[in-house]
Amino acid sequence: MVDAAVLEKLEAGFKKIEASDSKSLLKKYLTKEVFDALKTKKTSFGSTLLDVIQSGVENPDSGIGIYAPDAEAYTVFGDLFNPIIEDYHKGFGKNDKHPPKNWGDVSVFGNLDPAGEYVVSTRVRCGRSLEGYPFNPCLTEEQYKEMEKKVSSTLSGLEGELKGTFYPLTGMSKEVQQKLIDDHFLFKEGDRFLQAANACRFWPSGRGIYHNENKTFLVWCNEEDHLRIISMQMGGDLGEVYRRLVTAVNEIEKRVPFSHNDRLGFLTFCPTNLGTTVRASVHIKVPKLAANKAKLEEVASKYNLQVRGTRGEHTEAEGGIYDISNKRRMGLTEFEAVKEMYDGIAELIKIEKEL
Ligand code: ADP
Ligand code: CIR
Repeated sequence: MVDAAVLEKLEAGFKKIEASDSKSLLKKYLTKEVFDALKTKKTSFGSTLLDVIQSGVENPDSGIGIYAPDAEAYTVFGDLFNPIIEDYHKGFGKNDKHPPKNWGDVSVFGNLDPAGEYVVSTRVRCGRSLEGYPFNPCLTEEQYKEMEKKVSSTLSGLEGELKGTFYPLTGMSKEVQQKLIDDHFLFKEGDRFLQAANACRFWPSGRGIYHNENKTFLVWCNEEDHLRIISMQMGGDLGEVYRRLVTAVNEIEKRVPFSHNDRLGFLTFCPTNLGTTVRASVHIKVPKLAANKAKLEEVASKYNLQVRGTRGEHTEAEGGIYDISNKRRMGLTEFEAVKEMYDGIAELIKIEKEL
């Protein structure tokens, strides 16, 4: 049974959302009917609807507003997750099944901007959750430390271009940390959306970053997801970035088992990342198109692309540089998710040239 204090917070949270002018998918889909059907439910980890919605309740400017405290939450609170998943991933219905993993022909992608006029840098990342562990809000400090050990010892076996070093956040100087953040290599600290979701407990315990010497291959440990596997470099050579990521993920998957669900694909903390978990992005300058931000958003959305600021989600563009990536990650293969970005960015560059 959900205890009285939680129920009280839930009722207050629901009233707050109802009264707000939030544009979040949480507000759109948490109807009174759905709220009443879910407010007394619990997963076997003891997670409640409050754990799911509290980030969106505290942050009315959320785009989405919900997280899954544990894998079971996706089914127990399916009446809320399913319509939000369908909306975000453009039509992945509650009876749809995510396709099996398929990285496709890795030789297909080339350089999006060989002359180097528009694309500043290219990055492809995916998320993974270690099998046998719940997500952030349910982890103990011991588990965080145990996972960090597992991740760093697994990665220490990588060779060639992927060979690198694991740097725990614990003990890292503020200067080094800030430089890594400013250079777009490391996750930021104090994300209010994650904090309100109870995802930052025991920080910086168990958090860290692995990277190779030239920082083209990186792995984040225990930020939003257990693992974020990242390939990035300056310029527009998506082919090279993609091939490096695919090699790395295949190598890591040989060594550790990850949480996967038949219907939802790879499991992540945020429903926007389910399925392939792939976000392929460019940092791009398209000054003519971006002269009208609404127009840029409109064109991007036509190609299923999402526009973010220079320092990532919930930030502004600096120096005219936008982060543009595939929006959908579910209901299509890894290859198709990246192709959506590749084709869309090629179109955007074409439009910019014609303006
Ligand atoms: P994610 O969802 O991939 O974790 P965020 O939006 O939080 O992303 O961004 C994480 C970091 O990655 C930020 O510092 C962001 O600027 C950086 N980043 C994203 N795409 C690129 C890119 N194409 N080139 C350089 N840095 C990038
Ligand atoms: C929001 O709703 O705006 C935040 N909770 C972030 C949602 C998607 N972003 C993400 O990092 N997965």
